[in-house]
Amino acid sequence: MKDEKKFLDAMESDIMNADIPEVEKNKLMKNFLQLKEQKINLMITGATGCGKSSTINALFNTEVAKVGVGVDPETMDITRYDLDNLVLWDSPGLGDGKEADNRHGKNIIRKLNEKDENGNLLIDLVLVILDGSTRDLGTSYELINSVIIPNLGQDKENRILVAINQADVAMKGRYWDYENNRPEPPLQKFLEEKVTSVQRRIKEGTGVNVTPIYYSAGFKEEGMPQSRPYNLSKLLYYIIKFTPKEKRLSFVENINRNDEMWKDNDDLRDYSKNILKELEETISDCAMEGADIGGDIGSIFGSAGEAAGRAIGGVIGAGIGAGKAVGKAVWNNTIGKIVDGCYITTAICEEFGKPDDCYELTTFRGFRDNWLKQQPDGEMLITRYYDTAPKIVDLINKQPNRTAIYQFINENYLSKCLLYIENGENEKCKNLYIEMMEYLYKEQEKWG
Ligand SMILES: Nc1nc2c(ncn2[C@@H]2O[C@H](COP(=O)(O)OP(=O)(O)OP(=O)(O)O)[C@@H](O)[C@H]2O)c(=O)[nH]1
Ligand SMILES: [Mg+2]
Repeated sequence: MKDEKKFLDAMESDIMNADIPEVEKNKLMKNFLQLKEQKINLMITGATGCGKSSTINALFNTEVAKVGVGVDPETMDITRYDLDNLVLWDSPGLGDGKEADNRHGKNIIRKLNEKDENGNLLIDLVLVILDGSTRDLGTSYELINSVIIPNLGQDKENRILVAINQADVAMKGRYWDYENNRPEPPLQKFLEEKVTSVQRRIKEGTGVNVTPIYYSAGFKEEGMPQSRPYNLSKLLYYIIKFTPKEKRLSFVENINRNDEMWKDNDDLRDYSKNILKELEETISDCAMEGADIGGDIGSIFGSAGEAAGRAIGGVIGAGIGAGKAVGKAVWNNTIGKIVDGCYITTAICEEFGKPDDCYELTTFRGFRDNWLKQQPDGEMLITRYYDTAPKIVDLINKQPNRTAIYQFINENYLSKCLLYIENGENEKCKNLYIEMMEYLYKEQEKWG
């Protein structure tokens, strides 16, 4: 594939080629080189068969992992996966007999206390996986309360994540809606109770507050396709959130690109949107630190945005087409807007100093979600809009007469569309909207 640069390489060359003052360029490059060096070390542990390998394979691009074992003969049991700057340590938990438990416990303690070359603790986060299908979690509590938590150092609550796997078979397969890949109410209740009791046992044993989540990594049998995970986006969201900000970019290129993996989650939050927000924080707080380049971020990081879109498009449910636009939004500080999708109206409202929840935007969003989406060509129109609108808005923003352009679009198209919606003439609104997109599409050659 030509020109398909990896995300961090694309970011580097974008900075090199940026048309900005040398001082700012140097600042960006300095920040970037620091971010690029950051390694994430994630330990994944839990009893035999709880689903460590399945979870790693579902979350990450493990076909490209170099798998090895720790060099220290005493940690032979720990498998190390190298995904560029993302390093995974797959460590057996307890429950394999006294002698093995002793060894595994020692290995984990040693790893948790290991320092990196800068003198900081090597392991950023420990993901402890519990098997949700077993009643007896005694050895898991032993692992968490006696081995892991006492060795987490100062900031215990931010270095451990407890996840209950195999949610689908927690009641031996009963109350799992196989068709829609989600728990039915009785199982949901059962799992929520499990979460509460795990939380309580850890609090009682150690005084530490953890908020376990439940998920399913998906069952896989030799030669068969894997069944779809559940709540995997939720798990990824928490992993990213618990990872120090300056390290998060190393996730981008290594996330599983198969969008089937990310589809099914509970509805408690929009995890895709939140994953983007966590990544965006790294860009705005770390990459841009001290550099004053204002609104140019989007145009500078064009190719990096595309690379990010390719890499995480699956997770955020954007598909390949919208990947470009969504990737770009990571840089543009406009994630909410692109997920909301009213790009041109948003630009116009911004131009005229209106808030994001202004009447126009709210009306257009309602039109899109409650009517346009249900039309036979609705999805197609919306996707096409995602593909073209951000670029057009970028172009308009660069024109000296941008205010006049926005005024023209507003008078000739958007305000008329608004009237149509108010009068219930949705079909007319759609047709005028198509006309507007065709007009803008033609006009952009003038602005390019
Ligand atoms: N039904 C179901 N099965 C799962 C799930 N996750 C893992 N499994 C199955 O559980 C078995 C063990 O999974 P692994 O991923 O090998 O577990 P592990 O923790 O790596 O095991 P060890 O490396 O042997 O300690 C496999 O048959 C998986 O297919 C799940 O969410 N649901
Ligand atoms: Mg394994």
